[in-house]
Amino acid sequence: MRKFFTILLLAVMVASITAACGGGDDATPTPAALNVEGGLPATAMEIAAARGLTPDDIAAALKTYTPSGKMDEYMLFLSGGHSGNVIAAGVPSMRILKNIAVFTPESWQGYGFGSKETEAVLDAGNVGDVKIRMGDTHHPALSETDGDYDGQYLFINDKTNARVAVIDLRDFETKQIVKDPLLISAHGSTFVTPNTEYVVQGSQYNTPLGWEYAPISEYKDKYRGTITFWKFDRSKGRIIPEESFAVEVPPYWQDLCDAGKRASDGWAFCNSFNAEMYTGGVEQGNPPFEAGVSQRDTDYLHLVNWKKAEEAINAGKFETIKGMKVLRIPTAVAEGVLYLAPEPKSPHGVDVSPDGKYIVVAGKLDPHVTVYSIDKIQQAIDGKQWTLDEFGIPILDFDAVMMAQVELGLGPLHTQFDDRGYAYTSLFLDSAVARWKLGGDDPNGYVLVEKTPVQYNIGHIAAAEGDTVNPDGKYLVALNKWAVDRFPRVGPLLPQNIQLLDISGDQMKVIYDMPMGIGEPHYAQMIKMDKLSPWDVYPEVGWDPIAQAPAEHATKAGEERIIRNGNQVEIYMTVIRSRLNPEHVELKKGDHVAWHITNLETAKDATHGFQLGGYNISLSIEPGETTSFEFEAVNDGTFAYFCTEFCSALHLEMMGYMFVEP
Ligand code: CUK
Ligand code: CUA
Repeated sequence: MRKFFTILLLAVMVASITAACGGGDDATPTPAALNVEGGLPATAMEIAAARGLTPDDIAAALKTYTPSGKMDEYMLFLSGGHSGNVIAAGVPSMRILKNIAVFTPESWQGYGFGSKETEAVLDAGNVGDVKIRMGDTHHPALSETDGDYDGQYLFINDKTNARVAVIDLRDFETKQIVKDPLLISAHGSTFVTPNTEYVVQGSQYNTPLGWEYAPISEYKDKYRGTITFWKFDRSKGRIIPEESFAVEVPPYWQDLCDAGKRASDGWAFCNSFNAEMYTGGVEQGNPPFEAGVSQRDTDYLHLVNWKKAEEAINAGKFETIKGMKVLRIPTAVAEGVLYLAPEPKSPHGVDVSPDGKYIVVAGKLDPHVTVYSIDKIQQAIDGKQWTLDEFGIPILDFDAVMMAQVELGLGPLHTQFDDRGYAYTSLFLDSAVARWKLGGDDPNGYVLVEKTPVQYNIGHIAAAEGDTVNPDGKYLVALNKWAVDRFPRVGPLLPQNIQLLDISGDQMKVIYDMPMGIGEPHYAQMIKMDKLSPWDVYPEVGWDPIAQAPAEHATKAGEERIIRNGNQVEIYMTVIRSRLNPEHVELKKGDHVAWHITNLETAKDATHGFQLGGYNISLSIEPGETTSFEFEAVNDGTFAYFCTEFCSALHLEMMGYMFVEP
């Protein structure tokens, strides 16, 4: 069917191009004439000719164009990078659907602008007395059941402050932020174990645990990393810090992690890139970090048996540091929890194949990806084929655990999989995506098949369900770091260029460019749309979305009231098209005000916003939601509050006055 379509298109194109190039009669419009006079061209042929579209362009347009009211096949969850959030978009249309606020206050969603519930979520991520209101999100991870996305939750990390957030996909809102008490920053996060038992977080720029002060001269003695296993309780929709634990690792600068699945279920893998334990100091005449950490030919893949770690923790073999259970290195080694395997020069991503049998590590400065076999790893462990590093951790023999090395090109970073036995690896320096064959247990079966250029300097890639046990193939997204000349000029800070590739055919094809002007999406995951079943409205009127339960201060119609108790004022307000009730709020300067608003609407999309000028309050009250905010009435005067979503023809009338008497 698709082939037929392509042939038909080609025929149409050939006809139109021939016509446009003067092969037709006098009535044939030229491209220039079409643009200058008479408005837009009308027929498909004329449009193609006028816009200079090639047959490939037309095919790409037909593959991605999504008419009004038609739905996308996949949902793409992109990390929002430095914006500290997560972006949901449709595939193949690449239309942005929601910019989910996570680590950064966002006023449209009323996240962190007064609402007590969301302020509490953000405050849980504070560091000591410092309010943290920024973040750098890197790796979103959808919750999994048996290694497959189940569409229930999404996790995302903040690299800068070593935090992990939980987003509930019933309402696409952030419910929890946890701060790792041992790490000040972390990178290899988030990755989930096959049944979302744990959310994995690996460290990066190592410090003493708990980021205590220690001079750099004490690097080898005191600086350490961890692989943290955050326990997730699906029924509560929360990470349970008291049931979480960390495995201590040497200060090798852990980088990216991935959880094992199927054949490798029970393992987590993290690469590293400073086995030199180089400590820098360019200002003192030392070589800079970039040279110092790239001296050796190999770094270490960390292999962590989390099931054994869990047993050791349950047997009480941990130390508690800053409230976190920690399996120290000697215990982790004695319990068979921690191993290392050499990996070639300056490795980057780690990705486990769908069957869990193979672990792919890319080498930033090596044109190969290295494929390890879990069977071989197990045999090397059983046969004690190892030497010890200076912390006493077994380094498995490279030749014993390595299955194949595949030369792909310059700067391989990250790998994804499809349903046809192909792996896809991003090539940063080549600005390309490589498609290669997974050879199973045949070392010669690993072959580069083709490379497709992308624009430019690609980081991660995300294929449809491409890191699960059941990848779909079909689509792959290239998350490019540079856009350079792809879009109209917007000054010196350019968007990233997210490109959609069709990987269903014999040749990969770029079919869409999507500028991402909201931070740098490092990684994304793509889930089949029908696995998601979000709510249209909250289950009942008077709902607390953070608790996902009826709200304590829910207000029914007719029960609106203002209660004064000394200088404590409590306001119970309702909103419904097109009024706020009450419309007059009388306060005295110095009052402490607790204000609760319930949206009585039960109709889809009937959200009311609420903003109060001069008090930094912005709320989004979705149908059925109750939200609360508190403030001291420090500014006297006459203030207006009003709805901020154009909800009805009388939206502008949805307002009230707050009087603060001096
Ligand atoms: S890292 Cu950005 S390209 Cu944070 Cu996953 Cu590899
Ligand atoms: Cu409610 Cu506008």
